Amino acid sequence: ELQKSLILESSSRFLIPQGVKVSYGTAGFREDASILSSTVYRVGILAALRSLKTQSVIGVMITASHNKVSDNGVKIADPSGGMLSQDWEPFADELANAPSPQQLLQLITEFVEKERIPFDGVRPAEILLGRDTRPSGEALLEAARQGVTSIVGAVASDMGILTTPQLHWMVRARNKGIKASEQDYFEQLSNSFRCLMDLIPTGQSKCDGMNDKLVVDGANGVGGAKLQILHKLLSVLDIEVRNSSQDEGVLNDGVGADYVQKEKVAPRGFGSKDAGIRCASLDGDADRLVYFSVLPESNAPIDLVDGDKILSLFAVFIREQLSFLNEKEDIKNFDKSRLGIIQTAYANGASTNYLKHLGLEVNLTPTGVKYLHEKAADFDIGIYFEANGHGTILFSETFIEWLEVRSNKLSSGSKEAEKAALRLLAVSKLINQAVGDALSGVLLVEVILKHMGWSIHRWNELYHDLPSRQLKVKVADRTSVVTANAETVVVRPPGLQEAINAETAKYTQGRCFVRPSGTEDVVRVYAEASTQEAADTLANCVAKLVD
Ligand code: 16G
Ligand code: ZN
Repeated sequence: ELQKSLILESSSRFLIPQGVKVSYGTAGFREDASILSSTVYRVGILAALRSLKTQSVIGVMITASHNKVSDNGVKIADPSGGMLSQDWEPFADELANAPSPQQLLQLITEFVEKERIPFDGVRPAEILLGRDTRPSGEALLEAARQGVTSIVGAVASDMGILTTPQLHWMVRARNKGIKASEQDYFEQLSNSFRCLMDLIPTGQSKCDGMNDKLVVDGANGVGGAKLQILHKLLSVLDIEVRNSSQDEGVLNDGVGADYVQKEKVAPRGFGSKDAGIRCASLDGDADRLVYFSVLPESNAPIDLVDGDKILSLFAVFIREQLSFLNEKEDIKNFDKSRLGIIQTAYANGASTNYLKHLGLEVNLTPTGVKYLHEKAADFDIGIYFEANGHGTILFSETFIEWLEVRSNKLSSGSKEAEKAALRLLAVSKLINQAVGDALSGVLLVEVILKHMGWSIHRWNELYHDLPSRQLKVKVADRTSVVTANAETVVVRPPGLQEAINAETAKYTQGRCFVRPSGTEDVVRVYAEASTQEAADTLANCVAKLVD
C-alpha cells in the first residue's frame, strides 16, 4: 500500500521552485540543474510506480546529453531498455508540476487507482540509477533515490557514472535475466567485436589511403573514459581519445557530436595537423556518434560523416550478409524476413535516394528516438538513425532464433551463408538493442570499414550530401504550427504549406519543412537544394513565412 506519510514527509524536502513549469519533452525533463531537484525526486516516485506496474526493473538516467554543463535532465528507461511508454508521459508532467506535497500525494493516489498499480504480494519496485559526469549529477541522483524510496519496499541501486546507453542496456539485460553489470556490457561488446574481426574475409586488402588510427573526441563527457576501458580490452584497435574528461575542458563546449554535426567544424583539440585521419565525435552522454575528417586548410573545415552515412554503411553491410544468406534458398523460407530503414525528415535527401536505389524500404517518422525505435521494431532487422548521429539496429527475436539455427555448422547451406549468419548474430550483440549507443556504434563502424577495406573517404563517397540549411524562428506560440506525415507537411496554420510548396518549387532538388521543436521554444526550418546558396535562400524565405 502507499504510505502517505512517507511521501508527504519526503516531498516536503523537495518543494518545487516558484513559477517553474517543466515538461517531459522528447528526451525527458531538461532544465537548468539548479531548479531540477524536485523534478528528479518526483521522477524517482514515478519510476518506482512504473516498476510496480510492469513488475520489472526500471532505469532513471540523469543527464542533459549535449546541452551545456550547467543544465541537467532526467529520463526513465522502460523494461525493454527503451524510452518511457508514451501513455505515461502526461502523468510525468502532472507529477512534476504538482504545486504542493498534498496535491502531489493526491495525484499519486488517483493514478495508482486508475492504473491499478499492485502493491501487495508482488515483486517490490527496483530502480537502477545512473548519471553522466555533470557536477550537479550526484545531488540529483540522491534526489531520485529519495523519490524511489518514498514508495515502501522500493529499492534504488546507484550504478554510478555511466553513458546513457549503458544504463538502458543494463535495464534491458536485468529484465532478460542476463548478467547486467558494467563489466558484462564491456565483455559483450568486446567479444562480439572480436567475433566480427575473426569473420573478416581473408585477404581483405587495405584500400588506398586507409589509415588505421582512429581519433575520438569525447566531448569532455562520460564517453571518452568508457571508450578507453573498451580499448584496453581490444588491443587490435588503434584508438586515441581526446577531450576525454573535465580535466581537459568544459563538457560540450566547442566539442562533441552535436557541435560537430551542427557547425560542421572540427572540435577543440583537432586541427589541420589531423588532416586525413579518421576521426569520430561522441556527445556528452555518448548516445550520439558522428565521424569526420579534417581538411588540410588552415581553419580546419571538415568532411562530416553524419548519422545518415553511418546508417548507410550499416545498411550496405547488413544487406551484403542477407544476400549471402539469400543465395542459398533459405531466406525464402523465412518469409517475414524484412530489412527496414527508418529516418526522419532531417535525413539528407541524397541518403534517402541512395538507400532507395539499393532497393531498401525507407520509412519516415517524426523526430525523436521513441518514434524511430518503435518503427524499427516492426522489422526483422530495423536500422534507424537521425542525421545527428543517434541510432541503432534492432533485430527481432524470431529472426535471431532463425539466425542461430542457420549459423549452426550442421545445418545445410554454404560456408558463406554460415558466416553471414554468424556476422549478423555478432552485430545483434555488439549494437545496443535498447537505444543508440556511440560506443557500440564506433566498434561496428570500425569493424565494417575493415571488412570492406574502406577508408573514411571511400565511405564518405557512398553519396554526396545535398547542401542544406537549418534555421530556428522564435515565435509567440510554437504549438500554433501543427504537422503531419512525419513532420513533412504543415496542417496548421492554414495556407502555410501551400506557401512553402510555392517557394520550394522554385529550386532544383528543393525540399523544405518546418516543425515546432520538441526541446526549445522555437519553430525549426530545414531546407535542401542543389547549391548551398539556394538552400540558404529557401530556408530564409520559408522562415519569413513562419514568422
Ligand atoms: C531530443 C531527441 C533527439 C532529437 C532532438 C530534436 C531523444 C532521446 N532525443 O534530443 O532524438 O533529434 O530532441 O530536438 O529522443 P528538437 O525537437 O528541438 O529539434
Ligand atoms: Zn545524448
